[in-house]
Amino acid sequence: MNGDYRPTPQDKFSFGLWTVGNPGRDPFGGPTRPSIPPHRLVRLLGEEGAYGVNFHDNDLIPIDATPRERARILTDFRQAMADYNVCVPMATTNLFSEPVFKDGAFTSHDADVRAYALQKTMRAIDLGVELGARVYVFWGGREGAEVDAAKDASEAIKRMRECLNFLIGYVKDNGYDLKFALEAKPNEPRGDIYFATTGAMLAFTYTLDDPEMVGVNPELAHEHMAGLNFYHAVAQAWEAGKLFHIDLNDQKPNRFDQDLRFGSEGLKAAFFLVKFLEDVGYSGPRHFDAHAYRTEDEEGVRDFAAGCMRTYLILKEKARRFAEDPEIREILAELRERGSLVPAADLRNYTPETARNILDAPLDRHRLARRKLRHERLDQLTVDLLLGVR
Ligand code: GCO
Ligand code: MN
Ligand code: MN
Repeated sequence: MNGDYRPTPQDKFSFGLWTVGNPGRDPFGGPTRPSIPPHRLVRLLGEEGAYGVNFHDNDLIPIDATPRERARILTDFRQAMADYNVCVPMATTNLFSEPVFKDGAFTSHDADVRAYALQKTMRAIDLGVELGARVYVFWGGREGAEVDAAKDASEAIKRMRECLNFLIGYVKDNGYDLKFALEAKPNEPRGDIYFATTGAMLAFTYTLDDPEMVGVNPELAHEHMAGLNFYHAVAQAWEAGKLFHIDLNDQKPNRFDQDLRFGSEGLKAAFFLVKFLEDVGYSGPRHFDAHAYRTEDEEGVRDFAAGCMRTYLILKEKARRFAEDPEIREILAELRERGSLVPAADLRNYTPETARNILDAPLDRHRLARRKLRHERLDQLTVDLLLGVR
């Protein structure tokens, strides 16, 4: 670990064009800083030490671009990728900005709208693959409802499945080396969005034609909007072999989607997340789906991007110290290796004999309840470590 926490491409940090390119617009006011064209964003990211840039089709190519404009944008973009050593690990489709998607894309009642969403996505997949993407994200921003009388939620789920199965077919037929990562969000822009949590998305993946090809893209802000524990959601996705991508940012709980700089709000939650990713050896991109405060100019956008990566690297170093801390190790060893009244192997495997062993074991609930856990001490050691006094 370098002492100054400077990111390198080996750290696999990525940003979306829509993140560093966000001009500070919000529902109550217009942009506060000029838009930066894609090739200049690639330069900014390369200079700050990121390895990857991700995009929605229309972040890169405006929806009404002429073939000539498209070609010029792509030439400049590729040139910047080569000049600044930045790759495209992930791509996605904008299925939320255009009025045609006002009542959903893949879940729309209107078969023509669904066909348009498929057409737009197939073209966007071609573009993403052409630029090197290996992961394709599906975030169904408009796949929800305000008026439940208007839509049968189970029908919507079936339509979503049909469209994803169609696209699985498309990817395979073209021989693309591409995996899908489904991103959940509880609400915003819809009053309610279907598949509100990462857990709901995970369950849905197993109902698709090729579950192996489909995983999840959990986002910190989205789980925290729902008041949930992001690290737990990520751990479940990892344990299922379905953590194909991750959206890192920050968020005050139970509010609108803030997409704040990583680590700017909940340092402890960010710490346990980084510790988990590093401990298990997650090797995918660390993607920051966040944007600079509306108060910032281009220099502030650089501060924002550098801050996301710096905080990640500091927390990674803290995770290393956590693992090496003698007192933390001692408490964890005590906590994790307990229980001797029944062989632990018996608990993993039902047989008539193991059942008999457990039924006969002298398990006294009062004695078991008296065992010390030392959580107060362990948590304070973690806090001391994070506050830099340990
Ligand atoms: C949000 C979402 C989006 C998606 C992105 C990729 O902030 O509401 O996270 O940023 O991740 O559109 O499809
Ligand atoms: Mn978000
Ligand atoms: Mn996201």
